[in-house]
Amino acid sequence: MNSTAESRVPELGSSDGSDDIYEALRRYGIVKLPGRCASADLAEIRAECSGVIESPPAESVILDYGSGAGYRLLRAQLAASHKTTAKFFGQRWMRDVTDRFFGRDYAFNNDVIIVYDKVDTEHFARAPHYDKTPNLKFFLYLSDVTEETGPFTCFPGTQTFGKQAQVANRERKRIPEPSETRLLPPELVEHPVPIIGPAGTLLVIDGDIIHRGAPIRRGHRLAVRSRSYLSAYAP
Ligand SMILES: O=C(O)CCC(=O)C(=O)O
Ligand SMILES: [Fe+2]
Repeated sequence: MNSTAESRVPELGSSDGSDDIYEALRRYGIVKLPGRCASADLAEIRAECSGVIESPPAESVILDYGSGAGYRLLRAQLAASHKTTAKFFGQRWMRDVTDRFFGRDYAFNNDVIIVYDKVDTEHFARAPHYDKTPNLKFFLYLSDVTEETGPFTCFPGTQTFGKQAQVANRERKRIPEPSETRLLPPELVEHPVPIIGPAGTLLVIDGDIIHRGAPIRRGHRLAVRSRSYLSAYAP
């Protein structure tokens, strides 16, 4: 295994604040926050996000998720109609972590992506990669995620890989082709760490970490994630 990769995913509790979360994020590129979503909110968010999958609002952007489904909306577009989801991704502590992560002009939790994956769903995120543009994600499981139901998988500590590989492009604000962000050393492709957890588990993810969404072998996975990025990369 590459010297920067670790097999441990830091897990923080409800008393840990934005400073602890940021420090763990900086070191590992990922933080697991079990039970960060209160159960009443979780039920509401699940209902709101299932509603988007079943009957997508006109303003949503359809993402290519093969036989599954994925939609992107601006958080602002959810504010009136999907209040609990919009409120969840507007929390002060998330803003504080994002503030420290970017340290300058950024769009906070600008987009929200809702994805329904099932057995045999094939899409771009199945292959190991880091993201094309620097971003920070809050990724909430809305169904129970086991090794069989498509966990987010990654190599903790590898967020430095994408940052180094993209230095020249980022200086010029050139967005790489997807194939470029899949050029990885072999030891950072095999056996990534699966992040499992019950519905309500929240992950904080540096998009430069090497990751993939594992295939679903049974059942389905429903998840919602928000995305913050430097204003220079605003779509
Ligand atoms: O669906 C997943 O678990 C991975 C998605 C992904 O690649 C991302 O959020 O950048
Ligand atoms: Fe990704």
